[in-house]
Amino acid sequence: MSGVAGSFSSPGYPLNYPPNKECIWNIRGAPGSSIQLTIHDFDVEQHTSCNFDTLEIYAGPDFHSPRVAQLCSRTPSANPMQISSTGNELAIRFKTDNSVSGRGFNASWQAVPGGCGGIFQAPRGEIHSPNYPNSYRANTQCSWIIQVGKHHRVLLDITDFDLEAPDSCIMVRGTNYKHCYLLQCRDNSHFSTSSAHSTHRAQLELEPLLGISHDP
Ligand SMILES: [Ca+2]
Repeated sequence: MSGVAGSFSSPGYPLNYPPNKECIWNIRGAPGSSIQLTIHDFDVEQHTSCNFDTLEIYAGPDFHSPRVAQLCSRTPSANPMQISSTGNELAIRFKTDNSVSGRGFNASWQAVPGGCGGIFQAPRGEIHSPNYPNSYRANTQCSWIIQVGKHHRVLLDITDFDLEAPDSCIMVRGTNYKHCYLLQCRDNSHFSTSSAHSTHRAQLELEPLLGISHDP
């Protein structure tokens, strides 16, 4: 699928999806855009590691790209999920095993200007800087809004981090923006995992910080 918007669903939706099926979709927006995916209804056999039936979303042209979400749950239709890509392509795979099925899902997507950031609303997922795991480009500015269910909190785990200091930083803000703080700002060396808690909504920004001076 390519263009500015579209929609797709599991086979037979809203009737139960068939067993032993593998479906693949590729989405491509205009260069320089990113893809905002909304899953309006989702009802897929649940498993803690999604070993049975699963919808996987990769931010890139194929399944070697970083995986941004792996979903398998029975979510009420009043609670749509939203996944934002980094870059203008998504590869999506829906796989089912030989028993127990569900309604499946229906989803729509939209290409939005700007190569990164957007709304992320799902029980878990991953976000990546543009071009990851290769270097990001100069003058990159991304902003993600991560939202989980009410009475849940966002746990942000940073598993790989390599920014040039002091030009670039990641900032996390909670719901009321009073908890704005600098999460990490490091030299160009890797460091171990870091994590941050927030309320059920967090805004994550990757941006050049201007006006900060440092000793030569
Ligand atoms: Ca199944």
